[in-house]
Amino acid sequence: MNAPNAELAEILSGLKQPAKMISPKYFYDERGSQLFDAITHLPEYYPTETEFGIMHDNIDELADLVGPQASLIEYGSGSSRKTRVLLEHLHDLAVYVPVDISEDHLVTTARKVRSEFPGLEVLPVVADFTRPFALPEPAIMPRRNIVYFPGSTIGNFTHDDAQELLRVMHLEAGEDGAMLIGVDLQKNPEIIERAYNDSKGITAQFNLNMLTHLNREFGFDFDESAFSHSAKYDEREGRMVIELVSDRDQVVTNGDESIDVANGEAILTEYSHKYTLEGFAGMAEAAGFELAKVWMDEERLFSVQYCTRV
Ligand code: AVJ
Repeated sequence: MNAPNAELAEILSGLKQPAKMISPKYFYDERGSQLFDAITHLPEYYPTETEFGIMHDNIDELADLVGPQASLIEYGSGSSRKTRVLLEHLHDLAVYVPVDISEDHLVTTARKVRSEFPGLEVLPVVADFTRPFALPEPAIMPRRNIVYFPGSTIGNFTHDDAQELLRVMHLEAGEDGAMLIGVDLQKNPEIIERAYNDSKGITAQFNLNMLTHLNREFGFDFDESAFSHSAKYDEREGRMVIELVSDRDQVVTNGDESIDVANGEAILTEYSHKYTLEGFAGMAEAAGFELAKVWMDEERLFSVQYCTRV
């Protein structure tokens, strides 16, 4: 895990680039996590509900593909409904391994899962899953590893970084292992843009809350009221570009550091890449996976992809 000053250095360096940026990981303080949860319940935000529906409708087929006594390794400490579908339906699961950078989130998830699934071994791992990490040793030797990455969080990564992450997932899956991943799909840009510009303005609050988080945790003095939420689909790149746009010329300080922000200047806070089926399959193959099965909703908004190691 990064020391706070390493993180501060990273944030400052992002703000000193000609095109300013802050990593989307800083969305998720306590309020940010609550706001994200509210986003997943918005009528405009189709991914969560659609992905859940796909999982729910195809879980028996998936469970048969996975087979008995697998180890389920989830990237992100999932306390989501999707995780529960897997824990309930996978055959005779050997162990559940949630992997997250936040120990607090992991402790909460592990406690919940243990009380709901008393017979299941739960072995949380505190790690940055973008780098190789050691797997714990469960009491029951798993027959294979299933690396699970839901929510189209892969979309936050640039293509190069996503490719690298898929390689790490391939490594963690091990021999006979597989990857189960939620991937949001390219579609009518209006549908995508609406998902990030909801009518209640929750996504705007979620975006702006990052500044409040940085003020509190890292000693910045951002004026949240002097920035506006912006979320636009870049069709050429196939991605949502989510930014905070300055409403005036202003100076943001942190100790001795000062950062000039011009009127209309944007700070990039998040990319959310959308994939074509072919585009994602190409990346999975380049990482050593073979696409065994893709499930989608009827409108082909979202995909859940099951990839085995070749
Ligand atoms: C958690 C990365 C999947 O990209 O849709 C939702 C985050 N940002 N609304 C996404 C998000 C704004 C979300 N992911």
